[in-house]
Amino acid sequence: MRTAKSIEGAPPRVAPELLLRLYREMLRLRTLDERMMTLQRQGRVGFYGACTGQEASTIASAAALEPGDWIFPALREGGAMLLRGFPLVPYLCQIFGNAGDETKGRQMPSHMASKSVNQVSWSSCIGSQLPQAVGAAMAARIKGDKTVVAAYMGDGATSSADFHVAMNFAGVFKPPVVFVCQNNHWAISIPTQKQTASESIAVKAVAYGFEGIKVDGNDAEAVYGAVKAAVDRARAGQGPTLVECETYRIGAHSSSDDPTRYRDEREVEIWRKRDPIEAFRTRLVAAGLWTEAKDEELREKLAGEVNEAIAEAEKKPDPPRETLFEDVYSSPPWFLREEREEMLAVPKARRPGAAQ
Ligand SMILES: Cc1ncc(C[n+]2csc(CCOP(=O)(O)OP(=O)(O)O)c2C)c(N)n1
Ligand SMILES: [Mg+2]
Repeated sequence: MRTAKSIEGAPPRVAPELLLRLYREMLRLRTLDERMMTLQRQGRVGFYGACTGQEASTIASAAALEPGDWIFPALREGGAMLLRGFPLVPYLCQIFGNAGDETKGRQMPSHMASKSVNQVSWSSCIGSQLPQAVGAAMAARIKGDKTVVAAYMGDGATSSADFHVAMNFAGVFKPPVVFVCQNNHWAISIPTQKQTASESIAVKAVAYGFEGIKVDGNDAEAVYGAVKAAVDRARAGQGPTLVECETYRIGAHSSSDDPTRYRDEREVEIWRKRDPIEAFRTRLVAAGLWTEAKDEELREKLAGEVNEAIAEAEKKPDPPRETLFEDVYSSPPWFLREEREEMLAVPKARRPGAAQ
């Protein structure tokens, strides 16, 4: 078991263009999350789970993957899709669940997915994506292609039966899977010390027969380095790795949660001082790769970009009602055809404020 962290003051080991790309994407995600939480409070979206405080873990880990690799996400990895080229407007349409949504309004916000960027839809049941990811990695190995699968989870998911199933199978059969655990210290109201008696989450990999590595999850460079090494090993046929990114959930679990009921605000303050975006900016400025003036310009640009995309996405109407009956049967049974006809015979109710 190793622990990884960038050495303070040491020059970056990752190419400057990549570092700047990671920084921009992290800041875009922060900007987006802030806006979406506001929209949720305004009643414009139903639910939202922000990634605030965890941007380095999400973005830098996903950046270590090749475009053909697959992501099996949990709640906080939606931003990986944007990093991998999914456009912002349809991404937002998924959050609104409207006609611009590729998944036809069938998923919760923060459960975004698209085949175009190899990101699988999350089924919400904690840990359920892990055996699925291992299965996909096995399929890649059997087919003999070079695809790697990233299996994301929170600390809470490590208590699920599916975690054991996935880790054990991966240890025995060694498919090309990289488990990335975002240990953000909380599983809604349950702190990590009530989740496990192990000294870390990474150490659990040892019992399954493969390597675990704990990384400072607020250090984008360290996350990238650790996950890249794990991805390279997986692609070279050397089997799985568990990477634990130690980070912190600065905000609420989701828009439905009030953390002041169970969490000491002083703890949050400590982690605010370890903000991954602030730390990254300081490091980039110190390395001569970034300036405060450029930073201000970027923040303004991102705010504009996000606001424009929201305005465009919000204009779209609801998904057509008849899509409710699509995509399950190639030839729908008579009772569904009948239900569809009955529904279409009823005039559509107008949602207050909805576009016509
Ligand atoms: C099987 C199951 N049990 C309970 C829940 C309710 N639930 C939703 S999120 C969550 C906590 C998840 O914590 P963690 O895995 O640490 O991820 P985080 O939300 O912190 O990113 C729980 C218990 C669920 N979705 N599925
Ligand atoms: Mg958690």
